[in-house]
Amino acid sequence: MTTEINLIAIAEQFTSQGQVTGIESLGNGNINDTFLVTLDSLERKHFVLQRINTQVFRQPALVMQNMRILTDHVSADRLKRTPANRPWKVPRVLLTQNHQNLWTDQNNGCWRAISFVENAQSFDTLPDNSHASEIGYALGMFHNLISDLPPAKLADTLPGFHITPLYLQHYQNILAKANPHTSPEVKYCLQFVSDRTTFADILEDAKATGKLPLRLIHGDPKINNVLFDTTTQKAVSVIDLDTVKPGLVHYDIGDCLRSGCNPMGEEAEHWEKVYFDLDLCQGILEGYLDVAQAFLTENDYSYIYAAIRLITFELGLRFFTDYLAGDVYFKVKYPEHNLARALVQFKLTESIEAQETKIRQIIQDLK
Ligand code: GN1
Ligand code: MG
Repeated sequence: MTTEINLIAIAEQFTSQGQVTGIESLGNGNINDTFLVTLDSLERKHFVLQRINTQVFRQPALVMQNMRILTDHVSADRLKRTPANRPWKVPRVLLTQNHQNLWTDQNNGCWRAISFVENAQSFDTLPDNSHASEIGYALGMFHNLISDLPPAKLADTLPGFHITPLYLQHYQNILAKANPHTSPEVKYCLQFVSDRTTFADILEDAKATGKLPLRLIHGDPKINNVLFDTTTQKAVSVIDLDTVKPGLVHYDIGDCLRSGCNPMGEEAEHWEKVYFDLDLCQGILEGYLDVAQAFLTENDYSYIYAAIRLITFELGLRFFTDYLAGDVYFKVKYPEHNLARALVQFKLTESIEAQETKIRQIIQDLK
């Protein structure tokens, strides 16, 4: 664990004016370590300091390069052209005193700093339907802002990310070596995955056969990556730009809905009670399609249901695999944490499957 003293010294690498007056943990990301730094400067009161998990992001320089290309593309000038009542913020990369976008500590920890959006908050579960449509609006706005940046300009910082058949293959490899304690929960997960193996290819097949085009995507638009203005409660920013890369917008739509329509949250204590909420689904899709209708094709619509189901299943599979592998990818707070997370996503998948007709109807009616 990094000591407070170290953190201050690290934060100071990124400060050109002002003294660091405080550092606290920020958010509950599963991969990187994130801190909020407070300064005594009038110009910049806070910034976000992050240690990049280089076990996951093997080429952090590429992650930073992507972030720079993306945020330069969405210039301040362009943001001024968004409607006056709809301000939009883009987190910016802050440089070290030596003008670098990364700083490596003596333990090889890889650090970066990002501007902090003031007067904003995020939610782990959605308080109501108006927030749901704002989440959808935010994802649509994000897709719109990057839609004229050619996908090939950004590097693939995480090969295999959201390629479900590869996660399945990895699961099978891990399972062949693992000797899991076969509790009823583990048995449920094993059966759950084995019943859905043929479904894993659906989006990759659509991509390979040209039914769905490669576009730039966020990669991780779970709802707590959307910031709301604390006063207006309107969405003002989408953060966490590590996984922006070429992909299918369906990964994003699926991820946004799986996280937004789960009122019990990803870390729900009672996984048996987890369900997919149709009103929130309607709200998010309304908000999204309001903005995205302009660039979606008939084929895009026809894969939305499959995407919601697949990305939820995929995250469950990723958590379960990590549980079997001994927690090597996601940070855990207790030994069965990844198993508990997997159960939540599988239960949510079940609820999505049980409501397929209704979900398809919502999509159809919004077209
Ligand atoms: C991870 O670290 P965080 O919380 O931003 C993961 C996402 C998952 C998410 C589930 C690079 O994101 O894919 O959907 O956990 N990010 C990576 O909470 O694997
Ligand atoms: Mg993330």
